[in-house]
Amino acid sequence: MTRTALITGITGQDGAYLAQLLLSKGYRVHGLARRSSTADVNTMRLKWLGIENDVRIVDGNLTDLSGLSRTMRDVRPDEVYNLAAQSFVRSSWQQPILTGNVTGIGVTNVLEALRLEIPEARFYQASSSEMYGLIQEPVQSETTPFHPRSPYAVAKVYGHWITVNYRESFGLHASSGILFNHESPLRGIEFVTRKVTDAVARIKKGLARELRLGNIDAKRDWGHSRDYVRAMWLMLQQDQPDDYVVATGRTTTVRDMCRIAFEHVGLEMDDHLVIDPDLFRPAEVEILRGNPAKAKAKLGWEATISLEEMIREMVDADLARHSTARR
Ligand code: NAP
Ligand code: F7E
Repeated sequence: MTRTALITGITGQDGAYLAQLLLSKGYRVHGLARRSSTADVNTMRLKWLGIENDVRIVDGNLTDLSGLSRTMRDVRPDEVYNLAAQSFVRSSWQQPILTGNVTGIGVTNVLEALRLEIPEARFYQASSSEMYGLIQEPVQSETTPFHPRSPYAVAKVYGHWITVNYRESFGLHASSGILFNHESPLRGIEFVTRKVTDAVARIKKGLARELRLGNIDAKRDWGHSRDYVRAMWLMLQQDQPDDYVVATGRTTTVRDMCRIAFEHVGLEMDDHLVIDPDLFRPAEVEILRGNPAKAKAKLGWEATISLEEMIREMVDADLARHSTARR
């Protein structure tokens, strides 16, 4: 029997890769997207993957419970993946209330719509390693306490616990993936990996001279979105819902990630990198490193793409973009 999935945030990085994965498994895929005056730009990632005509887009917003309920009733998905969020940490200090409403309360809206309309459906919540913030253990697992460091991370902690609460209160098949940073050529340009690979490509093409960054001593556990959406799907195939850390187990500084990108095109990082104090955050997450042992043991999941392979793929994609872009 053909299964049906609903993905909120289908126009984002993970939404696009997850839609591609589910289509390859024979799912009927519906995606919730915010109405926009630039609908063509909105589906850019789905177009990049060549799947824009294979998914059905439904207008909707995480802040609109009545619309979400109607969507659940109309689509009747077997699986709901809640990926929509105001996901940029830095913006969350600029828009803390919007971030709380979408990234936090928005999760309750989706859970309520699901509980009232299709309580038998399975639910995935996109939790985040940002919840660990000021880390309480050197390697973070499912049992490590949270200490969020931004309005975004605070909202994600709420979303995480309301998911656990709906599982415990109503018996929903609701799982939460605590995903560490994951990137790809489809990553938004405001995030540090893509900012770096885009700048390296422009510098290589003679379109720019410098790259301005903030705290390059910050360390992250970076994986590839293509690998990480597979973990989301695996969580919803388990008999029992649960929470899982999804990570590589390796941590790298922004500085070293950046060096990988410059070296790939034969440029010296120090000739182009400028530190800009305006890009430092009010409160920083200095270091993250995840322990994916539970995901490996229970889901049979492992990261397959290294940081080096991923950064090279991203630089190559940005070089190609700048070769075809109008100057
Ligand atoms: P992303 O590229 O920023 O995508 C976010 C998606 O949410 C976009 O489709 C966006 O739509 C949508 N959205 C934003 N506000 C909305 C609203 N009010 N109503 C409906 N849709 C809304 O994020 P991502 O990297 O794919 O991440 C997917 C999810 O995983 C997010 O929840 C993120 O917080 C979480 N996460 C990400 C990472 C990571 O490293 N990537 C790690 C842990 C957790 P528009 O296209 O219209 O903006
Ligand atoms: O920053 C430092 C910055 O914005 C990474 C989101 O997907 O992953 C992401 O959140 C690090 C930080 O990602 C610049 O200070 C230095 O320490 O790429 P980022 P993030 O904040 O870790 C988590 C898991 C999520 O859940 C989020 O949704 O890089 N950094 N200089 C910089 N960061 C940016 N963006 N720009 C800079 O110029």
